[in-house]
Amino acid sequence: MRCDEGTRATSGARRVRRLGLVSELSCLAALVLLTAGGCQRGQTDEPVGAAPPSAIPNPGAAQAPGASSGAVNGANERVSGAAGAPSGEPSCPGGRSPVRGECPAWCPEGMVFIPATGEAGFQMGRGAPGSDDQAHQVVLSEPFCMDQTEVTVRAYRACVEAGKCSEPQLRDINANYRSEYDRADHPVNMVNWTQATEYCNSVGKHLPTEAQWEYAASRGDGRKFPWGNDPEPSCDSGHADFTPNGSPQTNPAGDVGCHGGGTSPVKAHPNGKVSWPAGDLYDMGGNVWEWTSDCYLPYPSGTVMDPAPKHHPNLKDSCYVYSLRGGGWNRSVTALRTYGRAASKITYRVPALGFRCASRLQ
Ligand SMILES: [Ca+2]
Repeated sequence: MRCDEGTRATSGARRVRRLGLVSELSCLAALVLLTAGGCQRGQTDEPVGAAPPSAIPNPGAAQAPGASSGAVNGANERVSGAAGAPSGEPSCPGGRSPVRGECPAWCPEGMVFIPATGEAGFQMGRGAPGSDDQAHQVVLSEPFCMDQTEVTVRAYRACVEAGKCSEPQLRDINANYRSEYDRADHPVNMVNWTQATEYCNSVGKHLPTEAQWEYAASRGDGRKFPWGNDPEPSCDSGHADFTPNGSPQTNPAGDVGCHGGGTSPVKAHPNGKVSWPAGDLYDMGGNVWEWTSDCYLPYPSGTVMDPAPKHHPNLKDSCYVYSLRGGGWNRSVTALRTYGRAASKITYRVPALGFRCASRLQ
């Protein structure tokens, strides 16, 4: 395998997807399934601060509990515990008005309400039967909230300063957290799966499941890109930060991407947003790849209800390779597809990999 160019996600049976999330300092085959070989691990993938597999927290249930399906903006949802205020009307979070004496469930500021799929579900994956990404139906029975943007350096720094998160890896020219950079509005990168999970947990959220991510990115209507099937993006179209022709085989880091290498501030490509009735999600295609809570495993067949993260069958109560979604600044247009899968070792910390969080309704 080449270390500087990942295998594009395909629908071929049993083909392994690998994505090279390259850095200047190292040859990083960031998408490494357990059987993949050929690349040397570089400095940026050192498992600094990473818990051993046996101690990896499982994000657990990713579905919103206790809320009925089909509501938009949470307007028809209810939460308990807020009713019974002295005035007889509850004091609702977010300044929302009570409905029939109860507070509507809601999504926190900076998150978008994603409704349940309905009984029909949506098609996840595009592959042939038996392939890793075989097409199958997924039903998400509960609505949930999704971050509008990738988690920024500003947000992550607040977590570090509060003593709840550990610093990202800094040993790369494209490490956005470095103190000499003014990149507070860029996505935090160079964080491994454990760090991403710890951040989400610190703010009462969790990493999205692959199903939640794909549904949120596609609205479940089969669109190719978050913004629709058309147009094909270019660097001038304002849809995504990516590398139109893919990473070059030499000197792949630092001088690729739509803006000369590295990330863009979140929301810098507004034409690429996916719009839901409750709001817009940005950079679901490109900028940084995004960790999910799912172990990278072949998709099941048939219809699946509320898929939850699973452990790897060969790793007791754990997983070593997690699914990534959405493509990044150093990948081609192929990686921007809503249904594309990639995978990375739990310890990787690379410049084109970040995350966003999901949460239950609140
Ligand atoms: Ca992204």
